[in-house]
Amino acid sequence: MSQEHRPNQKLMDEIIAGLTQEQPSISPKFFYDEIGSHLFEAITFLEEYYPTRTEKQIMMQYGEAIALTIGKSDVLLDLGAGNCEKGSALFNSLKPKEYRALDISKEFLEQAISGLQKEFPQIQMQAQTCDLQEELAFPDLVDRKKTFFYPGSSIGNFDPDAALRLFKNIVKVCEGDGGLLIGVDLVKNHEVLSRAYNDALGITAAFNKNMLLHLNRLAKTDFNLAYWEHYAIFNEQLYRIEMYLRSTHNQVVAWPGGEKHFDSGDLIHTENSYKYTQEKFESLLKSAGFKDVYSWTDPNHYFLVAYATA
Ligand code: AVI
Repeated sequence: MSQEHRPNQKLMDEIIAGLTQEQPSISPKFFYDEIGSHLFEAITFLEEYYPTRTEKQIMMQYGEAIALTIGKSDVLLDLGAGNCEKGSALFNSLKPKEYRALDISKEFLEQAISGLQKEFPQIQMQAQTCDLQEELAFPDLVDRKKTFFYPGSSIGNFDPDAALRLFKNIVKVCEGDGGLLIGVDLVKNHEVLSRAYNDALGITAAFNKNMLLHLNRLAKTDFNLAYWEHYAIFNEQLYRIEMYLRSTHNQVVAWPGGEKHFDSGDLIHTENSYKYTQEKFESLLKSAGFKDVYSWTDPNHYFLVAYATA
C-alpha cells in the first residue's frame, strides 16, 4: 500500500484543523503530490514565472565567483532537493566530498540520487527525510565543513519569523564554518509579480486547485473542484503574494465525522510567497548570526543569489 493510501491521522487532523479555522488555511506542503510536483515543474517553464530561469542565469553568469567565495566544502546539503537537478549542477564547481539531499519525501530523492551516483561515483550521496519547519540536526556531520543550498526562493514560502528560525538553526549546525547559498525573489513591479502567479495558461490555477484532490485523498474530504477557483494577489503591506482557493457557490464540504459550510466568495488560504528587498534579506541573514553576506543579482534586479558565511 502506498503512503498516500494509508490513512495518516496526524495529517488528517492537521488538514481538518486548518479547514475549520475562522480563516481556513492549508499548508502549501499539500500542493506537492505527484500531479502537484509535475504542475510546479510546468510552472517553472512559464513565460510569466521568471524566478527559476532568472536564478539559473545568475548561477551560470556568476558560477565561478560563487564557487570561489564558497571555497572548499566537505558536504553539500541540498534543502528541498526535489529532483536534485539544481544541487547536482554545483558538483563540478564546488567539488563536495559528500552530497546530502533533503526533502519531505525520501522516495523521490532516492530515485534521483541513484541516477546521479553513476555520473559522480567519487561523491558519497545520501537521501534524508527532512521537514524544514522542525529542528535540523546532523550529528554524523559534526566537524565537517557544510555548505547548505536552498534555491528557488522556497524561503519565500516561510513567514519572516520562521525564515529567521531556519537561518539560526543553519548557523548553529555549521559550527562556525561553511555557510548557506540561497536564492530569493525580490520585490518588483506589482504587475510582474501578479502575472507570475496568474499565468494565462492556468497552470498555477491547476496547481492550486489540485491541492483539493490531494486533500480528498488524505483527509477523505469531498471537495468538488468545479466549485472552487484560483485567487492570487500581491499584499503590498506584507510584501507577499497570497494564494487562495475561492468558493464559487454556497456549499458544504464534508469528511468522516464533520463538515463545513462555505459561502460563495469564502477563501481557503493556501500559500504566501514573500518577496524581499536585497537590503532586507541581507539583514535577515545577518540577524540570524551569519557573518558575511555576498550577493549576486540579474540586470533587472528580479532575483537574488546570496552566500552567507556561518
Ligand atoms: C516553491 N515556491 C518557491 C513557489 C513560489 O513561487 O512561491 C511555489 C509557487 N506557487 C505558485 N507558483 C509557484
